[in-house]
Amino acid sequence: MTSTPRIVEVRQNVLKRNDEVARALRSEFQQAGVFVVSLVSSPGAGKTAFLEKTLTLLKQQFRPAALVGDLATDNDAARLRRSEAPVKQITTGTLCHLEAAMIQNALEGWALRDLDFLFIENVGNLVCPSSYDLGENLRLVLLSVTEGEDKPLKYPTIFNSADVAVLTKIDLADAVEFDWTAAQNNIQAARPGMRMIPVSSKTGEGMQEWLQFLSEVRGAIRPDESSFPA
Ligand SMILES: Nc1nc2c(ncn2[C@@H]2O[C@H](COP(=O)(O)OP(=O)(O)OP(=O)(O)O)[C@@H](O)[C@H]2O)c(=O)[nH]1
Ligand SMILES: [Mg+2]
Repeated sequence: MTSTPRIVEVRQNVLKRNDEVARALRSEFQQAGVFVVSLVSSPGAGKTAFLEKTLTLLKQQFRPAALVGDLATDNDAARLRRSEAPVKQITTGTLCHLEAAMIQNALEGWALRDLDFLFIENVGNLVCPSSYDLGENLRLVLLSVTEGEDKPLKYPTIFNSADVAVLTKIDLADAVEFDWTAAQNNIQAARPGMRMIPVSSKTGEGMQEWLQFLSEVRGAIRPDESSFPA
């Protein structure tokens, strides 16, 4: 008989099982030489727009693919397929995050060795996805200029569990009087030293800095290919 409340026990088991699958995935990705990037953010922060642009640019020189999680529709997959990269939708039903086992299932039938990059767009949510390792090499948290500079303080775990903060929709920054200093301070309060990359998927501003960064971090794993098309 344990004194741990039942609900806590179930949650711990779910997370433990997820970590095991994520560990297996990470080792598969490494063996296949595919670099995996996941994206988390609030709904509508611009994940799909940013990913479509990224896939389109990468496609000129690399073999990228994407998995995209959504509660109910496959709209995002349809948008991402415009890049002509392989894309699969994962429909989660009532679940507000992706789990490692869903990634494993979705990858069935794909030859990982034929890919250089795999992107995983998580369900739009600033709470649930933070606890679930998906076996990724790099986790991006997107913060759009339109959602308020205080989000890193209100949802610190999602910022703390990510590697890089991508500031999106910067073409709208002036219109919403975005406070760059406050945003920067709040991100650094949630995750000291966190790298921030400002982008606009609409104008393309910041995309080269993002691709350059991606090249550098991937180069640390596969030093053979490290330049991106302009
Ligand atoms: N002005 C501007 N609008 C953008 C930009 N990026 C995305 N949007 C718009 O913001 C809205 C939401 O963008 P999505 O890419 O669907 O956001 P998302 O994070 O994928 O949304 P969910 O998957 O529903 O969580 C759309 O109307 C986009 O056109 C940008 O850089 N600038
Ligand atoms: Mg989306």
